[in-house]
Amino acid sequence: MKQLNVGLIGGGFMAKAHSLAYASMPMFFWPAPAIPVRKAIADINLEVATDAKNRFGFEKAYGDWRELIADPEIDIIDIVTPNNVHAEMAIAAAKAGKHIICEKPLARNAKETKTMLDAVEQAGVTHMVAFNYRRTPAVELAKKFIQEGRIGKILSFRGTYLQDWSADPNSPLSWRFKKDVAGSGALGDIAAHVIDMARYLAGEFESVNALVKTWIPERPIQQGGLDKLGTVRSTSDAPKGVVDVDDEVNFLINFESGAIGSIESTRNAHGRNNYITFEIHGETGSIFFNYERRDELQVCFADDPADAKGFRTIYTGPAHPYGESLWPIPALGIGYGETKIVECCDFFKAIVDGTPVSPNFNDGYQIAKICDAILQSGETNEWVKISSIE
Ligand code: NAI
Ligand code: SOE
Repeated sequence: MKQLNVGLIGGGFMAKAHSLAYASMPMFFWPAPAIPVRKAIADINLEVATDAKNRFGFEKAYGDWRELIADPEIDIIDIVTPNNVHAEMAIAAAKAGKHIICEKPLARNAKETKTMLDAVEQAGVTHMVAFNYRRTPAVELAKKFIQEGRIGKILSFRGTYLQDWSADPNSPLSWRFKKDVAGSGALGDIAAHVIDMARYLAGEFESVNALVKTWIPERPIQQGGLDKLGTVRSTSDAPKGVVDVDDEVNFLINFESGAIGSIESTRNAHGRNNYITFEIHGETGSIFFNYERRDELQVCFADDPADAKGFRTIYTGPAHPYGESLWPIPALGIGYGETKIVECCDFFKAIVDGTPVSPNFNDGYQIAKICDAILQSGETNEWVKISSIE
């Protein structure tokens, strides 16, 4: 069976998630499109790279990502570093003829993201952006129902992505709160996932009108390079630095289809952990999804008998998208890991078949334009057309 050698850049949270997917993808999807070989891992900190090599099962470790890209054994570059270095790495990888999967957001703004799109298109390599939540089977089932016309023409999309790991002002100033590294705050970090789902399920955005707030303007400076996502708190007398990104974004959407929508997102919502939801109303039915109950999809169809009408819960399993390859009984439990395994399989399939995969760098660019439009609208208090963003 064909093998593809993976070179992973970054040794933190996402290194774990992606390595797990490379190790287990063929156990779920068999025959696998190709076997992932965890060939080499790089981190700016060689100690982190070496530790990650041993922990995540790679053969080699590099302290400089350029050496990893120059390694002739590597077929695929997987970028799981903070956002400010994605572009430089992806462009170098494309020039070296490597296939690329890059974490979201692709880069810090639309202009920077476009340079990545141009590079992969010019090189003719396979490219994917890691918006993995749309690969939850229940989300794919929602897509199937929409494509089959089960809820008719979509009228509205209401989405949320709420977390609370940064609600404490003593949660440290990691790279996720710095514009020069992250590009934006809750917007690019988490709202972008729901924007991806909204485009996937309800279509292209025409314009947005946004409220953008920074609630906690300074935070204690973080020790060490890894973002511990609020699990390590500082004391209130620790030296502080400025937060120059958004803490919360709420925005209205006009879709190109004429549908309307709204999305709310913050990492400061006490009591909400990974609260990714959407409710879609169509002319002949409604669909509701909540990632915190990700085995479930709630649906209501207009032609349900009047005495039984209301939302009902479908538990995803073998009858549903990806179901035959995952677990044999509905509700055994889909986890975050499974979304990454499915993502990995679809990426490998695209490389082997030479076909495009979605979401790719063009999707990443469209989402970056939407994010830029949201920030612009937050400043001007006006509707901003996505087509006005370069
Ligand atoms: P992290 O802070 O846990 O790890 C980042 C790693 O990158 C660190 O080990 C750091 O030393 C390394 N690094 C930084 N600059 C580097 C450079 N120039 N060269 C090589 N290594 C470098 O970050 P995390 O949470 O893993 O996030 C990485 C990316 O993944 C981000 O773009 C983030 O938005 C995305 N992400 C996506 C998730 C998803 O659900 N799809 C979940 C979490 C993160
Ligand atoms: C932190 O908000 C974070 O790790 C995001 O960066 C991811 O994209 C999200 O899926 C989980 O939370």
